[in-house]
Amino acid sequence: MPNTVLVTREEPIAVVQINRPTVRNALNDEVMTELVAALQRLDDDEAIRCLVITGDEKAFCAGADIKDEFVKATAVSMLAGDLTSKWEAIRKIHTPIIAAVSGYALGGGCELAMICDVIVASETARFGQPEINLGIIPGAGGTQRLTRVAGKYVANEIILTGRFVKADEAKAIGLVAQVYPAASWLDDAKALARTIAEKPPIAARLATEAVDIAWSATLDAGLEFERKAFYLLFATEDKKEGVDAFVNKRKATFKGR
Ligand code: DAK
Repeated sequence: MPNTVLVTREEPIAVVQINRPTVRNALNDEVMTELVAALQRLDDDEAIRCLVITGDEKAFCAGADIKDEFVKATAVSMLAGDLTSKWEAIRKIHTPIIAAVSGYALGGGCELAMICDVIVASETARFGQPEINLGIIPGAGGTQRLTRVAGKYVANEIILTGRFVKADEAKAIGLVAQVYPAASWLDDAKALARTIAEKPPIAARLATEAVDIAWSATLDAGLEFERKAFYLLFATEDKKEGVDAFVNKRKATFKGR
């Protein structure tokens, strides 16, 4: 494998780093293949309870590789290539994923961040959907997810101008949960991951699934899912542990059972 994705295990968390710094971590087929393989491996690993996807200081990811892939791509080759299956595979990861963004998160990079469960950013972060400058539009969910986050009028302005959104504005529009200092952004993101990793994994999984359903279903369907998931959690050992720890004034230890 070409090592375009690096994995660092720091149990109970793991950091998955896109590693093509010379092209601002642009996505090509190798990156997507390695990214999906790494995430699926970690998702199957009970010792890992929260994942961090990141790039480097300059770029989280500058989107699809324009020079490698877009120059030769045709409508027919892309249709036949089934590009979306790898993106769908990332969407199906159960372990909570934090996107830790420093520098550019553009095009498919911004879309990759938006597939994650939480986005946090260094104050240096710049988000954008600049596809319009290439004569195309976002193709991995940008028009849909950014609109659900920011609303029609803000999403259109960002997508039609292709401008870069700074970290503070990204926080103001609800794209980013926390903005961290440039000196500590990755450590801060990992600390958040460790906090999430201490929580009961089955509850965490069902919480993120329920939140995702709020994007795609009616309120009634979402409430129905939430209610059933809530009842299901009463069958877990972790619910007994959490309630017992509260009653006995001690710290809970969750096992994912
Ligand atoms: N692809 C290829 N190379 C890239 C790149 C990219 N996206 N971004 C940067 N690079 C390369 C540059 O060409 C340059 O290479 P050399 O000249 O050194 O050989 C090197 O990285 C450093 O870039 P710069 O010299 O430009 O560095 P700066 O720091 O000045 O600027 C920048 C960084 C990220 C602002 C700038 O490079 C830039 O604007 N890059 C393009 C960003 C962009 O337009 N992204 C959107 C691409 S379209 C889908 C899945 C995915 C997608 C669509 C559909 N399906 C599942 C259907 C995604 C589409 C996209 O992302």
